[in-house]
Amino acid sequence: MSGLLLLGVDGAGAATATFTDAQGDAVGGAADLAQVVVSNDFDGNITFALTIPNRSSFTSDDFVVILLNVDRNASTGNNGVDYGFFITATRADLLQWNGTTFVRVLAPTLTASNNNMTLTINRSDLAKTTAFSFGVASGLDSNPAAGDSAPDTGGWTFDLDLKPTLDTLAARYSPAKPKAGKVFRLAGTTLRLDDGTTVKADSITCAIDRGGSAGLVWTDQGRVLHGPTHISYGCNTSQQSALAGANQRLSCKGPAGP
Ligand SMILES: [Ca+2]
Ligand SMILES: [Ca+2]
Repeated sequence: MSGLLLLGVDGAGAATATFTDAQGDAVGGAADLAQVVVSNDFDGNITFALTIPNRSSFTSDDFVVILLNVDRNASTGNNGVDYGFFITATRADLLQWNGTTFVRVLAPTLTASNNNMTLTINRSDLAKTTAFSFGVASGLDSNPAAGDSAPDTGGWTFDLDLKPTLDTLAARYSPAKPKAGKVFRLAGTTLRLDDGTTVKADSITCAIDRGGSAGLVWTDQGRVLHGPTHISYGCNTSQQSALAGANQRLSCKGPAGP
């Protein structure tokens, strides 16, 4: 004996951004950073793909660091830098600023490919970042003067595009409760997402199940309810395949049906 109101929410597309640095500006034969493509998917997996024209793979002398200000807050981390990737020919590690120094931390979702020039990590390992600023630097173990910085000064910013999560749903009915012999309409809905934005449902489906008797499928066109003995109704929401919990559930009693 429940009514369902299903609302779909359009998700935005996942994000990709390309950042470039000059070619040929690496000092002392270090890896020459030329391009970083950053992307993320709806599940929060972030990929950094480095293009390094003077390397098909890293030498044993090479290292690359990617510094991340995951909260874009300069007062947290080391000069704002909360995490860093330390990449060599043989491994890619995640480091975290512990207030004193950078320490290697477990990053269960971190994977490296393309000779460690492509890293993927879920934002769950980066303090659930939704937007971060970052910079990349290369160097050589054998020569402290060797290196390349990308960008040359400052940092780049990447905003993740994430699947919206429903925070609240408010539905208004007219009349406020079903009444025997009266058209019962959905007067409007308000969906609020976890980022604080309010969106419109891109589809609405309603169903009322009259306890025990044949179910009455009902749409927002409105329809006369023929006096069920009991109706309960409420709202669920649907976005992509996910269902959020009902936040409105009322019931009323009417006279016996005809
Ligand atoms: Ca460069
Ligand atoms: Ca920070």
